[in-house]
Amino acid sequence: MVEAPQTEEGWFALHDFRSIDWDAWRDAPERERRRAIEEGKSFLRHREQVTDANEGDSGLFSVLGHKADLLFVHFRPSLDDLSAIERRFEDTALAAFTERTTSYVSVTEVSGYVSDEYFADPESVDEGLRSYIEGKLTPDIPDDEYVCFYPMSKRRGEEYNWYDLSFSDRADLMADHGEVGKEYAGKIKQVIASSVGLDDHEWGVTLFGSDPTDIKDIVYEMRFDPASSRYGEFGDFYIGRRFPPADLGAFLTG
Ligand code: 76R
Repeated sequence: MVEAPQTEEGWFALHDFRSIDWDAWRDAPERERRRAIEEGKSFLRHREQVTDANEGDSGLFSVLGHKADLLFVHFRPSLDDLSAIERRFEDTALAAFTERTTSYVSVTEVSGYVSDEYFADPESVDEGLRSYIEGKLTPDIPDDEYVCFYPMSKRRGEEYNWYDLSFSDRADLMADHGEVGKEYAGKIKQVIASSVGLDDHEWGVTLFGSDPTDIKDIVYEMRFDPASSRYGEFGDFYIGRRFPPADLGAFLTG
């Protein structure tokens, strides 16, 4: 029987993309707009505060280009938590001025490629590796200004089919991929979350960095690495800038 690599799952992720209905916003009475800003800020402040409780993390980003205006990123222990957040947002006066352009649901994952020993016996690996793995499963949203999100899958073509490769071939390819990634240590933080059975592609990739050129460079460099050049298939790309909830009014009123 073919065996899929072992995986361990952590927090679930919701990437919630919204566009602002600018016409409705401009036409709305001043007090409606003020209420939307206040309720939007309060929603975001409460979502961001969970970080202290170690129950997840949330962040707000403004999205460049036509695909969306805002991106809410939420990491939470369960899908129920994410569902509650979606409903809570709909209760705010801000929601009436937004439309959802797209969204993405996934779950953070560490797979057997990261460490065989960990899956054989999590206690057997050293503290450093264990906390590295835990960090991947319960990610923080870093303070870096820029975020990039895109969904991707591994190719299942006639010539190149990722899922037909042996574990050791896949592990070698992922090790080389990891080597490319390590060159960006300190510049890029990535959250790789599986969306198999949850959304349209196989993973959601979220990259954080303080220089947008580093984001462009890592994606570009990986395009030449076989794990991506032969086996990567990509969805739409989004680029955004972090901003604190307190700046929501400034963002909306320009
Ligand atoms: O976790 C580890 O360090 C082990 C090596 C590693 C694995 C197993 C690793 C390292 N990744 C792994 C798994 Mn990754 N990663 C991506 C993308 O745009 C593209 O071409 C690809 C999008 C980026 C930018 C990135 C960054 N990685 C995966 C998987 C799951 C594969 C599977 O299970 O079949 C995907 C889809 C994926 C995609 N990766 C790294 C990085 C970086 C920066 C690293 C270096 C390690 C680190 O800094 O944590």
